[in-house]
Amino acid sequence: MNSRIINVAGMSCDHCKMAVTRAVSALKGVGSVEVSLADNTVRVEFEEDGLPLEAIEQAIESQGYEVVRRAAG
Ligand SMILES: [Cu+2]
Repeated sequence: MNSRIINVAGMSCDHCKMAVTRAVSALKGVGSVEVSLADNTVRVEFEEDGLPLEAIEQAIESQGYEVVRRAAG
């Protein structure tokens, strides 16, 4: 399992938390999804080769939230 922490803007309540969790969990290859409203992050565990990160980001954005992409380094 690979694990990633994604920064997401716009999540404010338990409804947001549930919507994101449900959308990402529905993706094939995803193990666990953990939303932190305090940190504005979504921690996702997924099969290393099974799923591109973009698919996870798209699932979050499809729920109306913004993935905050930061330049590496
Ligand atoms: Cu909400």
